[in-house]
Amino acid sequence: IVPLLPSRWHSVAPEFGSGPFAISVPEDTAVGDNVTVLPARDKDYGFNGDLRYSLEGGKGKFSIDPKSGIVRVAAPLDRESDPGFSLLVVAQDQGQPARSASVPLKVLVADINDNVPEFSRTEFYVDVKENASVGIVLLTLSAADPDEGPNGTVTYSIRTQSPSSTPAAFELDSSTGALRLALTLDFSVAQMYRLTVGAVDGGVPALVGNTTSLAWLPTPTLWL
Ligand SMILES: [Ca+2]
Ligand SMILES: [Ca+2]
Ligand SMILES: [Ca+2]
Repeated sequence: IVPLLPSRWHSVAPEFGSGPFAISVPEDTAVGDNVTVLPARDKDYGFNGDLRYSLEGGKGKFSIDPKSGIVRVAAPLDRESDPGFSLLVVAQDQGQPARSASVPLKVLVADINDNVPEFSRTEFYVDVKENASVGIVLLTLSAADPDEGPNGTVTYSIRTQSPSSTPAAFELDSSTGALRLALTLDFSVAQMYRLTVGAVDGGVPALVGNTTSLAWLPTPTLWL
C-alpha cells in the first residue's frame, strides 16, 4: 500500500539559499558551455520535493537544465550589444499545488578583445600646398573600437611613408590621430606621399587596423 500523503504534509517550498547571485561570463564563452548552477533544496519527499528548474529573462541567450539546474549559454554572447542580463531562476516542485521559489541571477558579460580598430574609410586624401607650414594639422584620423577599456583604446602610428624621407615628412599624434606636416615640402622632390597608418588597440594580443592616407600636392600654378 502506498500511503497518500495529505496535502498538509506538503509544507515547504523550495529554497535557494541566500541570493541574489552575480556571475561574470566572458563574451567568447561557447554555446553549450556551463555558466553556473544554483541548486535549490526542498525538504519534502516524493513529488513534493522533486524540483524542476526554469529561467526567466536573458533574451534567449541562456538555458537551464530542468533537472540539474545547470545554466548554460544558449546563443552567442556579445558584450558590445548586451553587456549584462538579469535572469530569474525558478525552482518548482511537482506537488499539488506546486510550490516554487525564485532567485535573481545577474550575468555580467566580460569583455574580450574581439573588435579590430576600424577606420571610417580605407583611404583618406588630403591636399597640401607646397608652402604649407610645418606643424599644420592636415587631417585627423580616427578609428573606432567598441571594446572596453584597453581593448578599445586606440594608438595611431605611421607605418610606411612613400617616398621615404629623413626626417619623416609627416608625424602622427599617437593618441589623437592628428596628422601633421613635419617637413617643408618641395614639389620637385615629391608630388604625392602615400602613408600607411596603423591603429592598434591595447588588448592582449593587440589587434591592428590599417588605412592609407594620400597627401597630394596640387600642381603649382605656372605664371607665364
Ligand atoms: Ca563582441
Ligand atoms: Ca579592440
Ligand atoms: Ca569585446
